Amino acid sequence: MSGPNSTVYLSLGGNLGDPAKSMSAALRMLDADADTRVTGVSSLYRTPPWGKLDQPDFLNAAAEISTVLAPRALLDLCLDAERKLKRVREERWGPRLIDIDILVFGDRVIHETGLEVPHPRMLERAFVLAPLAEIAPGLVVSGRSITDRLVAVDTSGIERLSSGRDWWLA
Ligand code: A4P
Ligand code: MG
Repeated sequence: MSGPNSTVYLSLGGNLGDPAKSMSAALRMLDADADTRVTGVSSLYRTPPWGKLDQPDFLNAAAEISTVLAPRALLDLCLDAERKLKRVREERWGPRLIDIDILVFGDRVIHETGLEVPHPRMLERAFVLAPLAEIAPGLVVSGRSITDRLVAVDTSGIERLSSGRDWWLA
């Protein structure tokens, strides 16, 4: 399938098994798809659990990709990657091997069953905004930049690891 190229931002995270390895494998799967290129990846961040508090810390990262896929097809590719990495989808906000969320898809606004873009909870989540601000500080979502959004949330306990931005390459 081909259409115009869109710049898309993804959030990746996990807190079971080896999350860095799972996220790295997921990014390499996306990059290996003929219709999708990974064009930027943030450092790894260690983040306190959000939502459900009695679970291990997460590792989180953000990625920029360029794709000719339609939003739904990209979501399917991300869900395929999660499935291949044997994500266990049990409780909402609970522990997981890998979670991939589509944050922003070009300037598209989508409200469909199973696909909401921009991601409805991204602006209140420091674990999403901190890595995203590293690779796309000036990106504007709902009228304000990611940098502006980041200063409005509680970033306590979030630690940027010294992974650099090439941690996902084999
Ligand atoms: N879906 C709808 N819109 C999207 C989108 N923009 N991107 C649908 C991806 N998926 C989207 O996803 C369930 C379904 O949402 C997908 O099959 C897709 O059809 P999900 O990730 O299980 O749940 P959710 O409804 O997306 O919930 P949400 O708000 O993303 O919460 P999660 O993923 O359950 O929260 N704390 C830290 N520090 N770091 C984390 O990474 N993650 C979670 C997981 C909780 N606490 C965390 C972290
Ligand atoms: Mg999610």
